[in-house]
Amino acid sequence: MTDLEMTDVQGIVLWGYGDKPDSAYVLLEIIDVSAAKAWLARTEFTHAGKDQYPDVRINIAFTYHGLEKLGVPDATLSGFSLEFQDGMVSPQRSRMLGDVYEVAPSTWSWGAATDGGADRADPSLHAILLVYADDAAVLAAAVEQHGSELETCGFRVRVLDHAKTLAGRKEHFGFRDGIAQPVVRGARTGSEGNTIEPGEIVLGYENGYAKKPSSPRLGDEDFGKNGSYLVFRQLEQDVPAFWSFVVQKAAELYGATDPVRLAAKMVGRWPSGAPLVAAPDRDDPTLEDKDDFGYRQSDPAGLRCPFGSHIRRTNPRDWLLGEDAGASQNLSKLHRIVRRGRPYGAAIDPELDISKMLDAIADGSANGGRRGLHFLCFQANISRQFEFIQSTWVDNPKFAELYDGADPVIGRHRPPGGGLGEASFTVQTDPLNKRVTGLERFVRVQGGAYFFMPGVRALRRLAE
Ligand code: N7H
Repeated sequence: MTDLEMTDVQGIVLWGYGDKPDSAYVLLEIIDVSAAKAWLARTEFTHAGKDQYPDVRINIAFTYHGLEKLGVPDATLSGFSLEFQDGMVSPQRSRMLGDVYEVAPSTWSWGAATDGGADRADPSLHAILLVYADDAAVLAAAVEQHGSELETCGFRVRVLDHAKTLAGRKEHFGFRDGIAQPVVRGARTGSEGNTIEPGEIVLGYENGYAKKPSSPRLGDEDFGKNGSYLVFRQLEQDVPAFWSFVVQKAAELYGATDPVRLAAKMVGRWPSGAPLVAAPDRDDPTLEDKDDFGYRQSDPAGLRCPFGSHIRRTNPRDWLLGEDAGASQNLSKLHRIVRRGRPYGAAIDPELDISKMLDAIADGSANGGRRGLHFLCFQANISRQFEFIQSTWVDNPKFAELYDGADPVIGRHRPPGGGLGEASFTVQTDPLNKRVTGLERFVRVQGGAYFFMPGVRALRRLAE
């Protein structure tokens, strides 16, 4: 087993803190560098060793500008990956991530520079503090306490909408989330097909190419060791638009009102979480956490789980490369991420009961209200992992030889009537495929940034 230094990795990289349903994300600007360093030096951040598991858990990550502000030398800064140095916002990166037109960084509420242009990452966003607690009251008290301490210690503070795990661990469209997660070798054990090398997520260890990811050095030390890159995107979900679209298209497609079937085809799992490959005809809550499946054997033609569905394209598992299931599995494993996202905003129905959600959407009482997903993921290589998934799989209309369809749930689609033909979602069906046209954008990015979450020792060096 790989010797992962668990007590030097910040906890949220390797554990989901599922026992802490409430979380807060605090954006920080460093104003007074020496006061900020003093705060860093005396604050205890939660590590991944189970011997230190405090009631309120806190972790911290920095942007490139944040590390620069703390005085990290140029030679070290240049050892970080180029995408991290660039940040999430640049004209080229925005095109690649689909952050254009109505979701261009100029429309975001945080993460893009505000002094003209908005075509670069906000240089005053330096760090993010992640706080996890047992309930909303404990969280609010912890954020209040940390917030006021931070303000007196040389930081400017901005708190994003608090996140809360919803009933049944569902996201706002009504589907169970946080099921599929790679096992990081050395941290836990799991099936070989679902296990990735530690260097896929944590710097300082071998990755899937049997190489250590490049890592910044500070003098003689591996400064990046036990750190991980964090991608944070605030993704607003238009739940009424999603379900209104699905209700209308399902009626056209199936000749009956069975909207949940079409929505499940779009996601690749039923609302309970049961995967379509294992439960092709109806939801089966006994399979809610089932994750030991592939597509090659059970569903090579996509008749159960469509090729273009959200989960099949974000992790094609053993299927993408023709007959060779092993090679496909290995390829997919090079593009995995550890997801740590959580929903924010009030759910349309507290139980996420879809028939109640549909009633509320139909009678208009569900309109309004901001809700979405604070999408967070960890990886050792932002370009090969998050950016690849987003640009080559999610937003690619030709994914898996499809004709014209990006991810039907979170993808970027051409507006209907745009002159180039309508974006579509294909439901593989025997004998004739069904095609859903006129896809809309149901998920919009509101802000985001690339961070680096250092190991605990490196945090101490930062405080010096
Ligand atoms: Fe996705 N959703 O409700 O449809 N996602 N996702 N995601 N997602 C997954 O397996 C959702 C987003 C992945 O290994 C499930 O945990 C929503 C982004 C990956 O089988 C559901 C949003 C990216 C997987 C959703 C959103 C990904 C995954 C099934 C935004 C990466 C695992 C539950 C608002 C760029 C696939 C589960 C696998 C699963 C939803 C965003 C990636 C229900 C609503 C931006 C890798």
